[in-house]
Amino acid sequence: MAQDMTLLWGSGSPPCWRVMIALEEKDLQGYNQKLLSFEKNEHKSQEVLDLNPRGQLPTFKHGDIIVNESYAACFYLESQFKSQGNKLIPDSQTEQALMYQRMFEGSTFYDKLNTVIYYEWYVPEGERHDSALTRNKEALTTELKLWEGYLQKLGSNTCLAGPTFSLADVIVFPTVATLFRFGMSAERYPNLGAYYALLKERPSIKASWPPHWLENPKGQDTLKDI
Ligand SMILES: N[C@@H](CCC(=O)N[C@@H](CS)C(=O)NCC(=O)O)C(=O)O
Repeated sequence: MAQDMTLLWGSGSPPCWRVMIALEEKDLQGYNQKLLSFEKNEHKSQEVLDLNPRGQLPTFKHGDIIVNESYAACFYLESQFKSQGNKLIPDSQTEQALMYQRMFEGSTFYDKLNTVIYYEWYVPEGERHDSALTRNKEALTTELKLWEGYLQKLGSNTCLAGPTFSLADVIVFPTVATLFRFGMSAERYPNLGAYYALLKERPSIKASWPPHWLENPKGQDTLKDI
């Protein structure tokens, strides 16, 4: 089944990782895949642009159907392979509502992270200001406190929408893993630390772990003081 699927992806990209986790969870191993390099600008290659005019990764194709946005691809996979692999949308009304809520808050969370760790990538040299980066860091800290509180409220050993792994985790876990990769302290954020420790051992997540993180397990310390 998965042989008619193709994923063009980049290592360490949270949106790409989301789709890879969803594919694993739905037992869709064996899809065609191509690891592209952002450094070499391969996400702007004709091969990508033909499928994704934004020139972004992930770029995902199933048969003749193209679904590039990571949220869309995750919803699509869950909907098309509902009874295959793990169910990613809980039936419980409360958990389902929380899953949707956290998934979409996950987009804000990811954006706030990017404004700090990729500040220099996004902002041209002449337009950078220490005060702007400080403000971005403060916004990220405020955001982190929210997620600490969400997890604290759910209790220990929990996923983001309750006891079962759901699309909320598929979407948000790669952001959390990136925070730790960039040096965030698990002592300062113990609930996020426990969540990370719990899910990093999950088979779908281990199987899709960014290869360059495996090659070089030591990350950066950009977020050590956050
Ligand atoms: N909204 C898209 C975002 C995809 C995205 O921003 N991908 C990044 C890599 S993490 C990318 O390709 N950036 C290159 C660019 O935008 O030119 C999704 O969720 O799939």
